[in-house]
Order: sequence, then C-alpha cells, then structure tokens
Amino acid sequence: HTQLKGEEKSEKLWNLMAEYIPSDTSTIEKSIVAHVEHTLARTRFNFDKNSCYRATAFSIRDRLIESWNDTQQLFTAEDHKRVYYLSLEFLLGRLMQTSLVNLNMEGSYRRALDDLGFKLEELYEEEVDPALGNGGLGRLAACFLDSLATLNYPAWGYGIRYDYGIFRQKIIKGYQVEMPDYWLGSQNPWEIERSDVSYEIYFGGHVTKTNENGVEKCLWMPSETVVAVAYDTPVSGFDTFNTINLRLWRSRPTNEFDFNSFNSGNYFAAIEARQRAEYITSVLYPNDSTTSGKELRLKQQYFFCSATVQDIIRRFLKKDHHWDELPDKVAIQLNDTHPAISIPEMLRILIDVYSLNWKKAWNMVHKIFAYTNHTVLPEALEKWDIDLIGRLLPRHLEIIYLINFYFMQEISEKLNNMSNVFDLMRDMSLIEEGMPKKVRMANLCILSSHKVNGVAKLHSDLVKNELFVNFHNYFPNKFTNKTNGVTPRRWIHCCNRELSDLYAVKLGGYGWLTDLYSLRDLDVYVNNQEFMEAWRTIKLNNKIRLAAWVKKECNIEIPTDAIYDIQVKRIHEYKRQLMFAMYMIYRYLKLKKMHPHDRIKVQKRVFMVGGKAAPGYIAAKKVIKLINSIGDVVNNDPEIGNTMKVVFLPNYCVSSAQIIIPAADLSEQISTAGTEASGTGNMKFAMNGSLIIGTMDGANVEIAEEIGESNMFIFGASVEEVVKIRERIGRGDYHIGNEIREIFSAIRDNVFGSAKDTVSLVEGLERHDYYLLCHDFFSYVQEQERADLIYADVENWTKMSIRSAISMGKFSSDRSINEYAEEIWEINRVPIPAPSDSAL
Ligand code: IMP
Ligand code: B1N
Repeated sequence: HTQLKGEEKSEKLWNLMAEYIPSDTSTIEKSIVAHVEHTLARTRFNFDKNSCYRATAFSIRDRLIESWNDTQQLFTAEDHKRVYYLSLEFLLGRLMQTSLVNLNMEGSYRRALDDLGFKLEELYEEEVDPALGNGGLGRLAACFLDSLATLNYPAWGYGIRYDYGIFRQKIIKGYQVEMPDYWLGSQNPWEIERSDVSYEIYFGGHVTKTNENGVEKCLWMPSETVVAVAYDTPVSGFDTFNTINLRLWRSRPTNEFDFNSFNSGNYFAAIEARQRAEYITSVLYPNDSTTSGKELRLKQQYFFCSATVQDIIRRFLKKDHHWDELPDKVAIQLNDTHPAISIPEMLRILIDVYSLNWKKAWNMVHKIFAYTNHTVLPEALEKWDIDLIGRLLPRHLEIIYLINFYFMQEISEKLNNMSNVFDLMRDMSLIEEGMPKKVRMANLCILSSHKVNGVAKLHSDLVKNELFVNFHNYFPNKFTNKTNGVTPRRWIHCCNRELSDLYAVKLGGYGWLTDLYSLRDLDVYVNNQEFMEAWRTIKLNNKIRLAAWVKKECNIEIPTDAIYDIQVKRIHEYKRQLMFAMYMIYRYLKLKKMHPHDRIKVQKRVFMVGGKAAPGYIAAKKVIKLINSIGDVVNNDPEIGNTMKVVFLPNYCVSSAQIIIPAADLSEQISTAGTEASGTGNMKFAMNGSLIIGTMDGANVEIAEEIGESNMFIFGASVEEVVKIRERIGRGDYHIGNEIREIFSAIRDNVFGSAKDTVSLVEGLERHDYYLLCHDFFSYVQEQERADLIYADVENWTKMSIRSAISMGKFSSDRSINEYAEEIWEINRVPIPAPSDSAL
C-alpha cells in the first residue's frame, strides 16, 4: 500500500486515478467478453443471458474496485474519523442498476450490451435479490449506506453474510409456504472474499483471575473457537467517486486441528464440530416471537460484534495512535440493540487484551457508541437470560454486571434524596429481576451510548416519555430524534425512470437527486395541464407494468383504470392488514346488495396486499389466508367483474417493491397510532405520487406536516386517545357496530373460504381488540369513501398527487444522514478528487 502524506497526496492520487478504465463502448464490450472467457470460462460464441449478466456484473465490479481502492486509501492516508454502522440486517436489493447509475454509465453499458445482442433491462432481472433483512430496519441500513457514500462520509457498514436470507414466500392454496432463500447458489459477483482478513471468535469456557504486579487481570479460557472471514461489497455513491465498503462476516472452522478428537478415532465427530462453526452465519432470523432466547441468535450477534470490534481496533492501531484518540477516530452506530454485545466486547478487548483501566476504557466506549431504537412494542425489546450469556460469554456477563454495579452505585448516591430511589434503580438496572434473570439490552445501550435516537418525532417522544422515562430524566441530553429517510436514487430514479426524467426536463437535470427539497420548485406546474397529463401518463404506464407482473405471478387480470390501493409491508397485527381486509369485505358485501345499474357507477378498485408473515406467527399467517380467500371469491364473481379485484402479491421483496410502489394510487399506512416507529414505505409511495390513507403514526405525522393534511386521507384514534379507548374496551364499555358484525358473520359463514382457517381472527377482535381495528374502522371507511369521490375528480386527484410527491424533500436519507453525521458522529465529508476528464 502507498501511504500518502500531506502535499504529495493529491498529485499522487490524481496520477493513480488517471489509470481509470476508459468508458467507451468498445472497452466495455471487451471487458464483458473477457469476463465471459476468463472468469466464467465460457467461450465468447456461446453465452446465455445469465452468463452475460454475470460477466457484466464482474466488469462493473472492476470499476467499483478502482474507486473503492482510491476511497479507502484516502480515508486511511488522511486518517479521518470514521463511522461504523453495525447492523444484523442489510436489505440491499439488486445492485447492478444502482451501481451503473452511480457510476453514471447506464447509457454506455446499454449501448455496449445492445452491440452484444443483450438488453440491459433484461440483465437486471437476472440478478438475485440479496434479502439479508426482515423489512424496514434492514432496508433503512441499505439506504443509509447509499447516502453515506453519496455524501462522501468516511463510513463502513458491518454485518453478517448469511447463507440464507429471509425465506422466499410461496402462496399455495392461499397459505404462506416458506422456502429457503439460498441466494449464493450461483455465486455473488458483487462481493470480494478476503481470506486474509479474519479473526478468531471465542465462546464458552470460564474466566480465571491472575495477579500482575498487584493488578487483577482476567483471562477468558474459552471452550470453542471459530473464525470470522470478511466479505466486502463496494457501495458506490451517486455523482461522486467515493465508494464505501460493506463488510459482512462469514463463520468458518479454525484451521487448528483438534488432534485429540481425530486421534481418538472420533473423525466424524470432529468434522461435525467443524460444521457447527459454519452454522453460525447460515440463516437470518425472521423477527418472530418464537426466536426470542435462541442460543444461535446470541452466537450470531456476538460472532458479528467481536469480529467487527477487532477489525475496528486493528485499523485504529495501524496508525501510531494513542489510545486516548480512539473516540476521535471511531464512531459506532448500533442499529437497534441487536449489536449491543459489541459494548462489553470493546471493554473486554481494551481492558483484558490491551490492559487499559476500567475508567479510561468506559469513558471512551461511552463516547464511541450511539444507539438507535426502532420499536416501542414491549415484546420486541431484546432481553437475554443471564444463564445463557454466562454460559456462552462468561467474561461479558462479568463486564455487564460491573457496568451495572457502578451505575447503581451512582444512582443511589445521586438520587438518595428521592423517595422512590429503589424503584428508579429497579427500572434502570441492566438486570431484570425474576425467574430467570435477564439482561435488558436496551438499558445496556442507553447507558453506554452518548446519544440515543428514535426514528421519527412521534416515536422519539414515546421513547423519552413512555418507554425510558427514568433514563430520560436522568440523561436529558442523551435523547434525540433522527427521522428516517429513503434514497431517491433507488426509490425514484431507478424504480420510476419516467418520473425522474420528467423532473429532469423541468428542473434542468438530475441535481434534485442529491437535493430533494428542490422538487418544491415544481410547484409552478401543479396547475399546468400539460404537466398533469404527463403525470397521469406516467402513473398509467407504471400500472400497466404492474398489471403485467400480476398476470405473470398470480395469473389474475386487473384493470388499469381502477384505483390501485396497496399495502405492502411485513404482516403484523399492529400494521392492521386485517382492517384492510375488513374493508375489502365491507365493500364487496355492499356491491353485492346494489342494483347492477348502480354497481357499474361505483369507482373501480384493485386491492393489493403483499408481505411476509414470520413463520411462527399464526395470526399473521391467517390474515394472508383470509386475503387470498377474499380474492378467490371476489375475483371470480361475475356480478363484480372489474369493479373490484383483490390480489395477494407473493414474496414481497425489494425488487418487487420497485415495480409495485410506482404503480400505486393509494397507499395504506394504517398502523394503530403509537405502534409504527416510523415506516419508510410511506415515504417511497408518496415520492412516487401515491396518496396516503393513514393514521397519525410514525413518520406519517411529519409527512402530513410537509405535504399538508389536505393532501392525505387521515383517520383513526390519536396516540393520546388510544390509551383511553383501550381502557374502555377493557371495561367492556364498547360495542361493535352492525357493519362490522356483518363482516364477521360473513367470515363465520364460510363466505371467504373455510372459517376454520380464519374465525379465530374474528374471535380475537371480539375478545380483546388491542390494536383498535373496530374502533378505527368507521373513520377509515369514511376516508376510503372520500378517496373514491376525489379520484373521480381527475384534476383534483392529480394535483394532490403532484403536491405529495414534490413535498417529500425532507424524507431523503441524505437529510437523515447529515443529521447523524453532524449531531451524533461528528464526522466530516471526505470527497475523493475526480479523475481527469481525459481519463474518463
Ligand atoms: P482496512 O481499513 O485496513 O481494513 O483496509 C480496508 C481495505 O482497503 C483493505 O482491505 C485494503 O485492501 C483496502 N486498501 C486499498 N488501498 C489501501 C491503502 O493504501 N491503505 C489501506 N487500505 C487500502
Ligand atoms: O424499523 C424501521 C421503522 O421504519 C419501522 O417502523 C420499524 O417497525 C422497524 C427485530 C426489528 N423495528 N424493529 C424492527 C427488525 C428485526 C428484528 O429481528 C426488530 N424493525 C423495526 C426503520 O426504522
């Protein structure tokens, strides 16, 4: 490596970058063909679409590696403070198109491929969609990487290279069936294996104490060792040469042979032990109540955290730093509590391995870490049994106890004049008393971080005032809000090119892609007939594209002159897909009662739902079955025809989202107020001109602030009201209206498939409607009816749609990332110089 210092740096870099691969068509063709021959070992006369996709990917990767190397070299040479984004999930989506867009080479590659007889857009479809995440949290991490690269921040992502991502969903006879997602089957051309970057990770055993010159030292004697190997994926930025890194860890057995087991004739047992090592990173856990307390999940978390912290410290030590500088060089963001064990791991390494004293180590850790909370649902807050941690990570348990000991001591001293000091201690303790005792990972994160943030204003307020009140009183300045955002590169430019081009024509280029607020300048076109016409044509084309997809995937014909009313997200009770289903039934029953004469006057609708239910989440799976059964009845009812269709969109994932979202007229964001931390789908839909029907929850509140409540369909109880209504329901002081009874009866009477499959959903609502479906249903129906009326007024609807889309500037993940960078990480932008024009 060249380590560049001071002045010589820029000239040297300039010269190095002059060696960039030229981007003319013939060079691109040659590089693709060379990869066909040399990387895939096929002849240039015989390669199919998939080989062409792979060769093209390798050829793009070559270019990414160039800018990636330059970027990493500059970060290292100039030794800037870096942020490390630690997440158990990265839901990247396909990479070919975004990479080409970011390299500004989509056109050149399209021409080169045309010459070779392939269509670039068809190659995009060949890519497997890497699905290493459950939903919003993992996709947020991916949007953040895109913004970090685009804004030239010195940043790295760290995660796990799962062999199996989130399961593939098949719908068989209306039921969800989970299939393994072995995404590495045909090799992943985007990653670079780094067998030279590997660390040993330990588990189990016990801790012994030794005395070195009067200082007690702890020595962890583990019983199991595995190895973490790094796999790097370059992440390019838009309109910049910066390319950052996503480093994912894979578990492998150690090369140390266990001679004892092999010699004692236990050959197969020894091989099995080695296979167990590989098992650690084999599968992503669906966020499911049944996974709580699973030993393998904790092993995954620690495996990932240990490798990451070791890698960060090694990088820091490569430069002759003094330990005190660690917080000036390293910021670590914890994506929820899943990587929380990296806190005691860093303390262990600093204290046990590098002999720093507790106080010094603790002060640094506290400056380095920051924690993002993504949920207030009590069942989703991570807690680990003391016994399990003690067995797997005995030294870490000691460290957690020690952190807690000092903290409890501090509270009891500072708050000893409070009458409820013991209650406060019990509430803020890292340890939850009970059988069994548990470690509260959120408390560990809050105490050990210098900043704690929620992901939307409303959510951050709940974090402060409901979830962690006592922590907030104790550390008032620690708590902050960072409203989520999404990348407009993928969620407008890549998924809705016609819209992007329309913006570019009117705004004179694509600058808005890195300055989303500038879409507001399009305000002058809101009343422009030609612009409105173009707007509607784009929506229609996107609907035609989705209709073709639905025909292919579900074999259902849907009209394109209907309202496309769509809810796509993980299936969960708090997201209330069941309330959406109730509305479908309500509408169907109403249509059935109408005279055919009146029926044809009703606004056409296509209801679409997509999303996965966690494999162990029975109620969520029943909702999928119910919606499929409603579809079976409605879609085959000759009296109804095209007036109403119901489609369950199978295997919702990032790549299908890119087809679904741009086609929506109406998007369902209908969680019970106070349950959805932010939501990010809501932002993607609005950016693509869909109107939102939704509750005052999560980021919907801020979207309403930006685009105006009059451009949305808002309904339902507010957060403040929810608590009171729940009490009323609890007292039985509440009755379900006749419309809802009729819906329930239809389900019970097997109108929508066998009631065996779905009646328990109805019974659940009758017994305890915790998420207030029955309460909010009436105001929901009202807003749905208002949507019909406004849609009929084509011009009005178009204006609302335009206003929504152009008011979404705040929700670019660039805005979110700038806030994190300035207020939490304290890092600066480090753009690498552009190569000279002649080199391009
Ligand atoms: P690390 O920060 O030491 O992990 O390095 C990150 C990656 O940057 C390494 O895997 C190197 O392959 C790459 N790299 C490329 N050029 C340089 C350089 O000049 N200094 C440091 N890292 C470099
Ligand atoms: O994180 C998203 C938010 O927009 C959503 O509102 C929120 O529901 C989501 C355990 C989670 N919260 N918690 C998770 C994921 C995986 C897992 O194993 C919990 N996901 C969210 C981004 O802020």
